[in-house]
Formats: sequence, C-alpha cells, structure tokens
Amino acid sequence: MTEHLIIALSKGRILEDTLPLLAAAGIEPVDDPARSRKLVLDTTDPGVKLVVLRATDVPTYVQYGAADLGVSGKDVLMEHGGDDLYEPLDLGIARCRLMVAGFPDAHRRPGTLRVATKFVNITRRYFAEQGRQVETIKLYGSMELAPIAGLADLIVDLVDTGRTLEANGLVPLEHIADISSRMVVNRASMKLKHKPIKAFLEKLEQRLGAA
Ligand code: PRT
Ligand code: MG
Repeated sequence: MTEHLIIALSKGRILEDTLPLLAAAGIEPVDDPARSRKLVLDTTDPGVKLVVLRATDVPTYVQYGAADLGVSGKDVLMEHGGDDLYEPLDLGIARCRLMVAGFPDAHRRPGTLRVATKFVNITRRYFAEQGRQVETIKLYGSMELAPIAGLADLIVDLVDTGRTLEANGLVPLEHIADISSRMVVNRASMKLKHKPIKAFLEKLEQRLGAA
C-alpha cells in the first residue's frame, strides 16, 4: 500500500461539483483534470493524488483498494451493490431522483411490463421487493427513447428538472430514491491510513457544514 492517499473522482457533472469541495480541503489538481491526458494527477497536497474515472468504475477502484477514497453517485453505489465500502459522507452534490417513468397510462397495459434502464440491479430489486413481475431490458443511454420506440413500457432513470421526460411526453410515475454524491472509503485504507483519511473527512465536513 502506498503512503499517499489516492482519491478517485467521477468524470462529468460530478467532477465539476467535487473540485470546489476538494479545494476547500486544500487539495487542488496541478493540471486541469477536464483537459489533462494524465490519468494520475498530482495535487497541491503532496500527500494526495487524484484519478479521474468513468463514474461506474469508481466503486470498483475503491472496493479493491486501487483508490483509498472515491466520490460516487448514490445511484452508481446502489447499482454496484455490496456493503464492502464505507460511506461516511453525503456531499450533497449532483442531486437528483431515481424514478420509474413512462407514458401516463403505462401501468394500465396488460401483461408483464417491460422496463428499460441502465440500472438493472436496482430495477430488479425494486420490483421484486414489491412482488411485481417485470421484464428488465439493459440499455446504456437515452432511456427516454425506449417507451417512444415501443421497446419498453417503463424506464428507470435519473430525473432532475423533469424537462427531459416532459420533452418526450413522459411523466415520472414512482419515486425509487433520492440521489446525491457520496464519499466512499476502502475498508483496509480506513484502518491503515486512518489519520490522513480522518483529517481529510473532517475538513470536508467542516466545509459542508459551512455551506
Ligand atoms: O456520460 P457517461 O455515460 O460517461 O456517464 P454518466 O452519464 O453516468 O455521467 P454524468 O456526467 O452524466 O454523471 C452522472 C451522475 O450524475 C449520475 O450517476 C448521478 O449521480 C448524477 N446526476 C445528477 C445525474 C443527473 N443529476 C441527471 N439529471 N445524472 C444524469 N442525469 C440525466 C438523466 O439521466 C436524464 O437523462 O439528466 C437527464 C434528466 O435531467 P432533467 O433535468 O431533464 O430531469
Ligand atoms: Mg452522461
């Protein structure tokens, strides 16, 4: 295990909201993470390095200890599953809701409903818990198209303003979970690098409390 802390960040919209939080904890990337081609970024804190990953890869890096800490959407963590990560801090960023959506009359269709989503694990769990039988179809993007194209009756997707649903004639039908980004920590790191991790989490907490 390396001496310094490695923090895994999610590319895209979560990254934008994470950098100000890290800056408040005294950690700023030396190169611009949105532009740099470097995969491991040095920071203004010599004890901390950043890796910027596809959002869905963050829990995997932290689970296996390739990163000590990570910032990940609750949706990604729920889909990843497992209780093998500590989740000590809700960062309150990149907030949205995980919803079942479809045409307003979607529930009235006869037969087994088809649900298109990239969150297949969450979707199966959600409907199974309610004893509802559905057929789950895995997609990698543009879930909103599935009901329009007749691929599925329902979708499970993230909703923020609701404008994407509305623009496609769809409505939110059921609320599955409130989503925000979380700080996650590898279990072994939490023990072996307790001091620097605790100090880092405390700085973040202070900043979150002050916001
Ligand atoms: O793009 P790529 O496939 O590489 O990855 P990604 O799409 O997972 O990354 P990115 O940058 O889009 O970030 C995704 C993460 O941001 C999610 O895992 C959530 O934790 C968080 N987040 C917060 C959101 C939204 N809000 C959000 N609104 N992720 C996606 N959306 C999408 C949603 O899927 C839908 O297409 O925005 C659309 C709905 O927005 P409204 O405002 O029209 O309702
Ligand atoms: Mg995206």
